[in-house]
Amino acid sequence: MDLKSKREDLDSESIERLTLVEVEGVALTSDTAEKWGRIWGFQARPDDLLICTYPKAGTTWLQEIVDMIQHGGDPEKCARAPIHQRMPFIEICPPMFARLEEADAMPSPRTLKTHLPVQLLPPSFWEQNCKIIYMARNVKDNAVSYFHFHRMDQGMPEPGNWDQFLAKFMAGKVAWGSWFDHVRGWWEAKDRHPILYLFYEDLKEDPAQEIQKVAQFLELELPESVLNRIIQHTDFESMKANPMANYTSLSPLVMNHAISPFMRKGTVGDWKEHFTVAQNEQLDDVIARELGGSSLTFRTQL
Ligand code: PPS
Repeated sequence: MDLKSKREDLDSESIERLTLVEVEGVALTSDTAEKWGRIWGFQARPDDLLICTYPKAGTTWLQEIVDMIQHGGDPEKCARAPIHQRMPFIEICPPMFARLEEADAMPSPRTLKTHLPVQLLPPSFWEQNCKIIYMARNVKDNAVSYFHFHRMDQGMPEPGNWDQFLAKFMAGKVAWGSWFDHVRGWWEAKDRHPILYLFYEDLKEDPAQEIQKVAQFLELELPESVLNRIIQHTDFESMKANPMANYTSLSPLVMNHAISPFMRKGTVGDWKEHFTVAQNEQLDDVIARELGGSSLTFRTQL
C-alpha cells in the first residue's frame, strides 16, 4: 500500500499510522514529505489570509472565529461545510480535507491553514506579503493536547504512553518538529511581516479583546452585537456541539472521538493532570534554555 492510500483506504477496518520523515531537518508526516515539492511551490495570492499554528494550539477555534468575522457573525454561513473543507490545510491533503487542487481552484479571498514552521512556509506567502495570524499555546497544555490527539487520530504516528510521547515531544521528534523552534521562529518573523501573534491563554481569558484584535487586523468592523454572537458561537461548549467545527464528520477510522474527543477539554492548566513533578521540572529547564533569551513568554495557568 502506498503512503497516500493509507488515508484513502477507508473501507478497511483501520488505517495505518503514518511515519515521520525529515524535511530540511523538521519531522513531517510521510504523506506531507512525499509531496513536499508541490507544497513548497504552492502559489499564494496577495489577499490570502493564512492561519498558522503549532498543532493543537487552538487552530480550529481561531478558524471558526475568523470565519464568523468574515461572515458578519452569521452562524448559518459558517455551517456551509466542515471547517477542514472551508479552509484548505495546505500541507496535508487526505481525501476528506480540501486538497491543494481545491485551494488552487478556490475563489479569492481564501483563508488557509498551516502548521508549518516559519522556515518551511512556501516562499510565495512572503512574496505576496500575505496576512498571517499565528496562535501559540503554552508548551505544557500543548503537549498534553497533542498526546491525546495522537491517540485519537489514527493517521498520526503511534504516540506510545505519555512518558514516551513527552520525551519525543521535548526532543522535537514529533510531526511539525520542535514546539520551541516553531513559536520562536514565528515570533521573530512578526517583526518583518504582517503577522498577528496571538496566545491561546489570552483568547481564553478575554475573548472579546482578542476577537477585536483579529477584526482590526482584517480591517473589518465588529459591532458589539456581532462580537457577542461570535463569542457565544465560538466558546468551547458551542464548538464541541457544532458538527461543522468538531471534526465528527470525519470517519471514526480517521479520528476516533471515543478514544479522546477532538474538543477534549479546552482549558488552560490541564497539564497538571498529566505531568509528574520531575517531568515538570525537566520541561521548565528546557523552557529556560530555549526561550530564556527571547521576549516570548507564556502563561501556564490563568
Ligand atoms: S489541530 O488538529 O492542530 O487543528 O487542533 P487545534 O484546533 O489546534 O487544537 C485543538 C485544541 O483546541 C481546543 N479548542 C478550544 N479550546 C477552547 N475554546 C474553544 N472554542 C476551542 N476549540 C478547540 C481543543 O479542545 C483542543 O485542546 P484540548 O486541550 O485537547 O482540549
